[in-house]
Parts: sequence; structure tokens; C-alpha cells
Amino acid sequence: MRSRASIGWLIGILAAAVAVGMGELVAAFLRPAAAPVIAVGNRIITLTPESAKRPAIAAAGTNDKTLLIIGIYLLLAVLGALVGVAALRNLYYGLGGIAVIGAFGSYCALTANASRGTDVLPQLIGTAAAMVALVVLVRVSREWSAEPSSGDPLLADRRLFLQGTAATAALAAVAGFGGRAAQHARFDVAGDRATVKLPAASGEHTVPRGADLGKSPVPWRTPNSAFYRIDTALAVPQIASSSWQLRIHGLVDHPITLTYRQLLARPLVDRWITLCCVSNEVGGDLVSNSLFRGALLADLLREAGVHADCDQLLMSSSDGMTIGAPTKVVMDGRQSLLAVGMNGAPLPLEHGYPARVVIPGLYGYVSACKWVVDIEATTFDRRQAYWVQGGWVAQPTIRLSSRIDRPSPQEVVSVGDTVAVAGVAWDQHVGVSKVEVQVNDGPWQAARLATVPSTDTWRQWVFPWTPQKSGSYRLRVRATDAGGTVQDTQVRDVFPSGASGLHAVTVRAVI
Ligand SMILES: Nc1nc2c(c(=O)[nH]1)N[C@H]1C(S)=C(S)[C@@H](COP(=O)(O)O)O[C@H]1N2
Ligand SMILES: [Mo]
Repeated sequence: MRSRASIGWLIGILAAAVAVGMGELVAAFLRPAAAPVIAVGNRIITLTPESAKRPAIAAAGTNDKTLLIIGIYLLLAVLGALVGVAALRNLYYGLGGIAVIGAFGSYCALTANASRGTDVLPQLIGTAAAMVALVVLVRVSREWSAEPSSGDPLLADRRLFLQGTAATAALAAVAGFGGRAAQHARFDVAGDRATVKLPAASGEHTVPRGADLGKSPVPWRTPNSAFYRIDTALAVPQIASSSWQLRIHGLVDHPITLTYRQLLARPLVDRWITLCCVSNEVGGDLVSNSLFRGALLADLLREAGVHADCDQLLMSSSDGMTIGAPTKVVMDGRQSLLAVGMNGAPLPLEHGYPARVVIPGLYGYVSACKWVVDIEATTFDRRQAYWVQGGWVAQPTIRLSSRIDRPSPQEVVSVGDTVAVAGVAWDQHVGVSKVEVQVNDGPWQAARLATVPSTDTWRQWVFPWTPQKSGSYRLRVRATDAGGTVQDTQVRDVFPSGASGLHAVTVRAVI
């Protein structure tokens, strides 16, 4: 393994590893979001145009973040290898390459959402460390790979080379894993969350009788661990309850700053709310239903004295996400929550601990700000929220939707056996009045509907069906809302305001 190229790769990749490792270590003194790979990833998310992001997310699903991180590591390894090869030819080429990569990382760290000036330090120190490592490694590899003119110094030099690369690898690993461990020890708030005891709340408490028909593989109440998750946070924000504050300001008479303790001291309510993502495909699972506990957002806004000309409430999270909701929707009497709990427990970290907003009847991207720390009373004219900048509609209405959860696609059923075709339908804050099922091109037949505690949740349905002959069957579902409007059959993509079209499942009946 003495070819120049492979030595070049090795030392270049090691230099890159030193940069990442030192960056992780320095980030432990600042904050996890400043770790080089996280900062670059966060910036790449905002740099990528929406039109390029959507196919990538569609292909990767909810693994998109892991894949992005892996991609950054791979790219860095390739760039590192190139730098190493260049450095063996001319050390300054290699150092220049590192400087360029470091400059890009620094740019990302300084321009990422909610970045702080000090976020550049891990980049700078990591870059400097990589340069030192490269100089040392080029030295030891030159001495080894230069053909000995006389005698046999090769053996000694080879040992020097091995020692140099091993020491560099060890340094990178200790700094990197040590830095990571220190970040967790210093910043993780799972322990903080475990100490929170939420005060009791008025309102709903248990799954209402008759809401879950027991026929679907998807329970009416989504457990916290199964609740869908959508956000742009590469590292879940870690906000200790003692340091959380919410600022309500802008077009208000009295700006408010609320601490977690003050929030818990307010009257809290428990409400069943079905949240769904605008990116949910027809038949998709980016929709869940839980019991949210929180304070009424409208009360807080009234206390702040929101001005009549404020038509947008622009919420910001600690990681710089912005989400804008129409003021009149929040204030129209529905139970919009500044939520602290989910299914009886403090909010899980991935779902916004310590506090988030949940507004029944709106898609998540225009309502459900997680890790919320700021609400600015403003106007749609003046401020554009994150997703709206990407072309998503600013004030969409949720689309009446229905889904078949049983049988599953391509399932094989028995001729003559009755199958409980089952699923859910939703049109939050409007309500579902009817669900119908169609077999092949037959008539639409009414399904049995479950009861619901309010119009703010999805509604289960079941339809007993007995295939009479063997063969392939297509089952379709459609819902009707409380106003009598039947679900839109037009097929629409999720962008820019939510998918529409009917969900169909094809199954095979055999004797
Ligand atoms: N801070 C923050 N809040 C956010 C988002 C985000 O990316 N960051 N995504 C929104 C979107 S698009 C949706 S659909 C909901 C999802 O909430 P969940 O992950 O708790 O299901 O959160 C919303 N709130
Ligand atoms: Mo979403």
C-alpha cells in the first residue's frame, strides 16, 4: 500500500476527520448546533430550493435527515482524499483545499437559521487543526515513501508513518467522540423533561367511548412514540424548561414574556387534536391524533392586546423555524393551544419540548410551531414564514381526506369471509359527516362512523365487505364534510397546498 495515491487518500481523510473531531469538541463548549456537520447540514437544508428538496424527501421519507448527514460525511471524505493527494504533490495545494472547505463551513455556520457568531469557532479551529494534521502527515509520509538512497532507513520511517497516522486517527476519534459525549452531558434535556410534573388540566381525559372501533391497525389515539414527526431540525433542539421563555410582541399593546413556570400556572386544558402535514400524500401517514395539554393561546393574545391590523402571528422556534398562522383563525373561538403536554406526558423532545403551538384545523406548517420561543404579531404583507418562502401557500385550508388502513395494499383475503374494511377520515374543525366505500366500479356504500369528541379530530369508519368471487378488487373511499361537501376527486400533488384525490387499495380474493 505504498502507492502515492492511497497515501494521499489516507492522510487527507485523516485530516478531514481531525477537522470534524475538533469541531465536535469545540461545539461542546458552545452548543450542539454549532458542530460543523450539523451547521453545514442545517444550511444545506435552507440553501436547497424547495423544488429539489421535495423529490429528495419523497425518496428518502423520514430518513432524509440521516441520509443528509451521511452524505455530508461521505462528501467530506472524498474532498479530504482529494486534498491529501494534492498535498503530496504540493503542500500548499492541500492547505488551500482545506481553507476553501473551511471557508464554506464557516459561511454555513454564520448563515444557518438562528446562528450565533460564535458558531464559527468550531469551523475555524477544526480547519486549523486539519491544516496542522496535514502538514505533519505529509512530512511523515514523504519520509517514508521517498526511496532510500542507501542503507535501509525505510523500516524506521515506516514506523514513523504508522505512528503519525495512528496518532492522528486517535486524536480525531477522542476529540470527536469525547466532544459528542460532552455535548450530550451538557445540553441534553431528557433529564430535565423527566423531572417535569404537569399540573392537571380540565377537559377531555380518556379516549371517548366509541371513538375507536377497534377494527383498524391504526389506533384512534396515536401514542407519543408513533406520532408522525416532520421538522427541519438536524439536531433536536434542547431547551431546558428553566431557560425557556416565550416572547409575544409586535402589533400588541403589552408585550409579554412568559416563563415555563408561568405557563404551567395558567389554566390548562386537555384537547383531542388531529395534526396533519401538508406533505401527506393521499393514503399517507403524516397525520396523527393525540390529547394535547396547554394554555389557550387566544387568552394570552388578548392579554397582550393584539391590534386589529395584525392578520398574521409569526411564530419562531429556538432553531430559527418561522411559522405564520392567521390571527383570525387563532382567535375565532377554537381551542388553539400553547401546548406543554401530549397524552398526559410533557411534550416529547422531538415534538417541541418544552412548548409548542397546536391550532386545530390548520396544517402543521402554518400552525404547529415546535420549540416555540417567539410570537410576533404582524401581517402577511410584512413577513413571510419559512415554508411560504419556499412557495407553499400562506393561508391554506386543510383538505377533506379519507384513508383505508385495512386491508393493506395487495393483501390476500378469502372469498366468502367478511373483511372489516376500516380507516379514518378527517377535516379538522369542520367535521366529517359521511364516509362511503366503493368496490371496483360499484355503487358508493355508506360506512359506519365512529363517534368523535369534537370536529377537531379524525373519525374512524368501518365497512364490512364480503368478496363473492376470487379475483382482484379495488376498494376506494370518499368522505363528506359536515357541510355536505363531498371529497374532491381531483388528483393534486402535495405542493403547494396539500394533496387531493381518493385513496384506493387493491386486494386479491382467493378461495
Ligand atoms: N420548529 C419547528 N416547528 C415545526 C416544524 C419545523 O420544521 N420546525 N415543522 C412543522 C410541520 S411542517 C409540521 S407538519 C408539524 C409536525 O409536528 P410533529 O413533528 O409534532 O408531528 O410541525 C410543524 N412545526
Ligand atoms: Mo408539515
